[in-house]
Amino acid sequence: MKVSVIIPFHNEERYIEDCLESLAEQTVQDFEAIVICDHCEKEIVARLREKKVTFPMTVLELDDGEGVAAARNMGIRNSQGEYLLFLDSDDYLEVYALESMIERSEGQDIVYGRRRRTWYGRTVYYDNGQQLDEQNSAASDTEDAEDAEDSGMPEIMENDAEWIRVFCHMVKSNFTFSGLTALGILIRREYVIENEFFFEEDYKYFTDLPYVVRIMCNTDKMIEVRKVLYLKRKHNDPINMPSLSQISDEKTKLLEAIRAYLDIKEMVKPHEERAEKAIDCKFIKYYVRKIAPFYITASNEDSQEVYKEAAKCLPLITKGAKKKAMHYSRRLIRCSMKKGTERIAKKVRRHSSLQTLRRVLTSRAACKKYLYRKVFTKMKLEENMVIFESFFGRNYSDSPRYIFEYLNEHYPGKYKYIWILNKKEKLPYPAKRIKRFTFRYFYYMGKAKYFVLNGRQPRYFIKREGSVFLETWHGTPLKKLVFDMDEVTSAAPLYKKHVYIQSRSWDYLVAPNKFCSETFRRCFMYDGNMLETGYPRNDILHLEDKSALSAEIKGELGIPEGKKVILYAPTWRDDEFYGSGQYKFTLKLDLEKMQKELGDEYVVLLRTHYFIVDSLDLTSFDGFAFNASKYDDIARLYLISDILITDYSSVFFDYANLKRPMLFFTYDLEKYRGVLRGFYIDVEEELPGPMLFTTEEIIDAIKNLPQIEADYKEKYDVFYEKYCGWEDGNSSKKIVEAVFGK
Ligand code: C2G
Repeated sequence: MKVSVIIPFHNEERYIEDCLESLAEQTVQDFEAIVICDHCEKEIVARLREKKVTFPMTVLELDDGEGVAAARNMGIRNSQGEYLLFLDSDDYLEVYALESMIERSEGQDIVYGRRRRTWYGRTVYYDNGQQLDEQNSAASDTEDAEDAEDSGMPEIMENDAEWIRVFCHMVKSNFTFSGLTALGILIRREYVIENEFFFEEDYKYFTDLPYVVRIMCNTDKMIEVRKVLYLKRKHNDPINMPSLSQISDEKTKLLEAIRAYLDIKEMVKPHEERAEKAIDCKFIKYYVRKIAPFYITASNEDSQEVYKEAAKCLPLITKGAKKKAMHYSRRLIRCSMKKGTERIAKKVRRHSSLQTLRRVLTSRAACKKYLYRKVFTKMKLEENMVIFESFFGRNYSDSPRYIFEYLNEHYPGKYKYIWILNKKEKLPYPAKRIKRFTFRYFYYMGKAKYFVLNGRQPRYFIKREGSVFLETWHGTPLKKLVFDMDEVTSAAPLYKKHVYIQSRSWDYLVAPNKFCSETFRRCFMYDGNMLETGYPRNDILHLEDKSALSAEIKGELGIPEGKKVILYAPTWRDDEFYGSGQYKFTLKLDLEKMQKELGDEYVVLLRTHYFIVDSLDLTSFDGFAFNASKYDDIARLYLISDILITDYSSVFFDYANLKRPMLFFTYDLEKYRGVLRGFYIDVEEELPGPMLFTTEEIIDAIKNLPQIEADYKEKYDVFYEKYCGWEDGNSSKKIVEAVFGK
């Protein structure tokens, strides 16, 4: 047996799948896996034992102690392989990892492979995850990351001994002190056993640090494979499933880091001077970023405890490392060696204020946020001021629009209205129109009492006491949302945490139907007021007489009289983007064919999602295809449409209010459902219209509409009952009475 792969495991079944799969696909299969269950639930252990794998796998239960150190030690004791490799159950290997390391292992005690951090599981990682990681600047966490503070790292020469080269590379390339781990390194088992290299079990967070330094400093038989072999997965749900590094247990972490530093200083000292300097550089960075700032927020008792321990480290930092440190770091260390926690905290505070001041003076954006935080949110709350925003200021639309109109009609003169709107637009009632992120925007966001938004507020938003936040959201979701998502590819990797924090500010959340009410509670982890009222944006779909309004809208758009209207309103694709919030769209409908086959009877209204920046060129379809992408409110487009074509967009839940026919142009169904998102409903079962994959099928369906309507009648009724049952044209009224009526 060449390698024993040692995998500590603690209940996270979702992650271990990828880990084991990556082993099953190794190009060299001469290994055993030892999974050590660290106080797992019995059923989970049983499921793991029953799991069919193609390689030898032993599942053990940790019998002595707890935590990753104890689990790995148990793994070492039960291993058979010539080499050991530590793999965490939430991580995975490149398929050629073992082969690459084994190839170079002859005569070595240690073969060091590079690691890369990723936010994604294997499927997404190998699809577009690497690109997303780069976009999310996870790149700054990869092994090649470096920042200004690392400039003091010792130089490595090409003809240096391999061990010092590898050691310094390892220290330098890990962004944080805690990033120095024993993961993904092939270690000769006899070397470990003879020297009794076991993990120290009384460390909870930092056991890897002394371990990896110890094994590296006791041999010069070490070689590096200069490619990424190990994928370290960052957890996208720090609220429910934090990784060790995401747990906030600051004091313990700091004390452990200090202890680890004192331990490893002993190990590296008799070795190369440069190894010591490398460690010191990392520690300085850790001290400046983590330890000293702790004194600002911690209790006096905790500060003193950490201070006492940190004081043992500071005199040990080598002159060379200090000399190379940044100016502020040097001064902070000097101050810390002479002064107490209060003075250190003062210095950190002053430094941070200076940095803020610098930012405020050099960046308008920073200046506005500063004023918002320090001035506008401290002013008297404007009791009768209401702010509205729809789709991040892109248009005058959606539920905020209808709540605004209802308020104006029924409470004239009672409130002052502010509309966040990026385009110039004449509003039907008096309101101040302000652009997003201007000075005026921050001013009103700071002072207003009421907020009516259909999306998320900025992350720096401060919920003031006495203010009222009405979140309408913007659709019944088909695509999984927030805490129901496994992978987050369509937003920032920490989307779940961000939404969690943002939704704590919501006083009211609107649910258009029971399904949403239940889903929103779960997917936002929301336990505030749920307004089970239906959507204000759909009120106009329940007008008794729609003809006058329809004629007005058709007039606005220049739709020829006597033509029926097909509305095509697709959603956006997570993986087709130019940059953050800037999505591409490729029209897959063949308009030429449609015009030829349907042009006598129909016109087509194309409506792209608000994230799409590509604009459609419809010049050659004059009189047949109309671009309504910039039109404010899609509900008005529903009203004039005879047929809706959509895909995975929430628009169909709303359109169903009209009980008109719907077709689903789902040409990329498998990718969208399987890789990009994941759906809440069984589309094959529930959709109230056919899923179609080509323009020809769409044309056929439109020509045979009565048949399709008859075929889907039953499904449509069930669908209507489930998703539109609460909508009766009075949602705005019910919401206004609940929120403003008090
Ligand atoms: N929309 C639109 N035009 C489109 C697509 C959508 O005007 N071509 C509007 C509709 O009001 C729709 C809303 O944007 O209900 C949300 O669009 P989705 O396609 O469902 O996508 P997304 O913005 O990701 O929202 O709970 C809803 C989910 O959050 C999905």
